[in-house]
Amino acid sequence: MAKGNNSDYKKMIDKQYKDLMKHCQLQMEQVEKNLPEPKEDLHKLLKERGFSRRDFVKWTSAMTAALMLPPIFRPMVAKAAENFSRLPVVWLHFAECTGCTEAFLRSSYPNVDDILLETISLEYHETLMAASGYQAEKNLEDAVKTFDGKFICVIEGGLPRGLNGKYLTLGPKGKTGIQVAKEVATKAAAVVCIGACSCYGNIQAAKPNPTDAVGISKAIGISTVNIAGCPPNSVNFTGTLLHFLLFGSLPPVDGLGRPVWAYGKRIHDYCERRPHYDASEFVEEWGDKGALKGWCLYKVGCKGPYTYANCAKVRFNDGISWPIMAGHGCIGCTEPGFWDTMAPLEKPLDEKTYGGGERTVDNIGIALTGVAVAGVAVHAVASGIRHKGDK
Ligand code: FSX
Ligand code: SF4
Ligand code: F3S
Repeated sequence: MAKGNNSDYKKMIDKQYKDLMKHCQLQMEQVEKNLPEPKEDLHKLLKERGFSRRDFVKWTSAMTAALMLPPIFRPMVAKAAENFSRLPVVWLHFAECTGCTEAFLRSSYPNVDDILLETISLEYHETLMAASGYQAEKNLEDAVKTFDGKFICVIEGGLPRGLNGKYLTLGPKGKTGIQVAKEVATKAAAVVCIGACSCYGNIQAAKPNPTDAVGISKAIGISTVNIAGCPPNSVNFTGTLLHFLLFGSLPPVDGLGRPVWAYGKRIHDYCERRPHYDASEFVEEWGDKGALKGWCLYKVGCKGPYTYANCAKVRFNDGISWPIMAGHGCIGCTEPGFWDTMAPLEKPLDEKTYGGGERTVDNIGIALTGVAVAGVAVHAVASGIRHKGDK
């Protein structure tokens, strides 16, 4: 590129970031004006848990980079985190194992993201609140009324459509999950699906799917942002909410509703065992010499080449480990229908169906990438933001 072009390009990028920063500052002012006072002092909480200011700065830098923002946005990310507990959240549970909530709550090594989640202003959460029966139903109605159009509706679990939705009824009035989802989600500022169940149906929807379970978007016809995974990573959830606080909108998503910043690349692209894949060094069976040496798990069923997620980068339990590091292949838990499409989980996919075989894995990955990228543009427009009045 000619020198002149380079400096024009730099000027254009600088201007775009400047505009984005201005938008971000205005948005934070709106947050501070329109949303309730923070319920928690994040810095006090972090100090109590043994995190220093330095740890917080380190975390904000990592989160800024993860959200694909330049370092000048770090103070804004810190400000958004401090305002995290202003965001009213209504958390619904449908057909699932509650493992997503458990995964976030029971981390043995909580990181800043887990602590941030503790500060969330939960107006309604069936697993965590003391109320039940009529009182719980009233709490939900009150929360939706008080924060109409301002709250984030977080949904765990899919919705069975069989028997007119009656495989899943809730509360003293016996409302179906579909009814509750429609009543609450349509009043929310945004709907965020946590876990593969609410995203795509997951285990409930696995063949033969007797209850006709599906994800939220399919069940009630709304756009959702999908934090896929079974369970998903808390970092991907907090990052998505921080993006909402920073810009007043949810992040761009791929063709499957997953935020691109977190699900834009394959497990295979970041995997630490990748050099062994490239050198054709494979674990052939559990416990063999290759397993001891940490070689590639493709031949014992790793589905990393077909799976989009950042597990290798963000890991779990404060970055301690992740499935492939622990010695088992990825089972593709961020992909729709993985119990069926990725089975058998400990064998490579059928070569005839998928054109598999270790030497063609990259071609499949490229084909899938093409599909995901094509979806990004469509979904970026129809992102999961549900403004009051949007139907
Ligand atoms: Fe599903 Fe979450 Fe897997 Fe379980 O609630 S994503 S079965 S970990 O718990 O929804
Ligand atoms: Fe890693 Fe699996 Fe790819 Fe091997 S096949 S490099 S273990 S993601
Ligand atoms: Fe799931 Fe594979 Fe990550 S199984 S947790 S997407 S490594």
